[in-house]
Amino acid sequence: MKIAVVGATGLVGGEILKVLEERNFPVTELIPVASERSVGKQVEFKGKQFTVVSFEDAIAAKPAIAIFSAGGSTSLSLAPKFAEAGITVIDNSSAWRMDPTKKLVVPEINANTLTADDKIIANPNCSTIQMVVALKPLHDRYKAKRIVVSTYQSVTGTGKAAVDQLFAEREGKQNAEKVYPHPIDLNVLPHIDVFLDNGYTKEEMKMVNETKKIMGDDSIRVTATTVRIPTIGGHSEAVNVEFENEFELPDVVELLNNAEGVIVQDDPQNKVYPMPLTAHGQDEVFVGRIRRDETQPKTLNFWCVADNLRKGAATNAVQIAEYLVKHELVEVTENSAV
Ligand code: A2P
Ligand code: 11C
Repeated sequence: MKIAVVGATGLVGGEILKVLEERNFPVTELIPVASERSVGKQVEFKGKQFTVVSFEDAIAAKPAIAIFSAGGSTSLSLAPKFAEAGITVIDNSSAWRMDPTKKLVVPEINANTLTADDKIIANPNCSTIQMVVALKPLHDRYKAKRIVVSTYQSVTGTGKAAVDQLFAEREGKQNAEKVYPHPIDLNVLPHIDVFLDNGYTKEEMKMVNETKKIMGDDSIRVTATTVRIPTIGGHSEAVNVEFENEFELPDVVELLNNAEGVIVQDDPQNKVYPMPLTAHGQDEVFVGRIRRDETQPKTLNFWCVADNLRKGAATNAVQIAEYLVKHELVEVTENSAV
């Protein structure tokens, strides 16, 4: 099928191209889209060069699916234009996530709610995705009541310019473009996205609100502190979850071992636990440091890491596209594959 990638020159866009290729998604024609300044540039897909086109040309080419990763304001203005042309949009930005008319989808959890009428489908925030993938099997068995999460997030979550800032600082360049309000190398910023009136950041409130929507359970209480650290491989999270029901640790490990999209790495005696360096480039959510919170009953601590550009963004979006194809929720054309 024809597939457009809007934001194809960006960090997540590049990862989407890689994931489509690796998973052998049935692409007959790739339509890369970026801002006006990139029209005419080339991007590589399956060893071939494809020319970046404007969004108008992309709509005219009528792809079945457009995967967007070009920021919230671009999605707000362009996604409806694609949808009105009958193109199913899978959107990585925060633009549509909390819109009650739009589905917020993590395939392992709620892809079964999708129908052919869903023309704009929201991909959750990366830090939310990895937490809910690990939590869902535990929630189904023990029912999560309250979650306290602290994140350690990669600079890749901010985009290319942030990765450049980190390396420019590391190389001692004085005139590096500043994406963050403070140095990021050798530093930790308890600040992701903008501060809101309640003292939390928008990133923190995404974790609160998106978790409830994806799990389909408004009663789950979530409180988050989201933090940027100078790493590039993925986001890490320390999760403390209080359940309604009692659990046994071996059962928790077994549930996680059997959960789709989860890999348990939990052998602290042998220094085995998830890290961004080892999660980098992988599609799964890695879970370790699984232990009881000894300060109160029915409460668990764990640590999870995932590549925020993969499961946190590109992989999740491509998995949604795969679900749409598999369940014939988009029109598949018969052209030969790229
Ligand atoms: P461009 O490279 O032309 O700026 P990142 O988050 O890594 O910075 O990437 C953002 C992506 O979104 C880039 O591919 C960027 O294209 C794209 N983008 C930004 N603004 C628009 C727009 N108005 N229309 C289409 N793509 C856009
Ligand atoms: C970060 N989570 O790491 C952000 C990036 O809502 O999709 C993704 C923002 C979003 O900075």
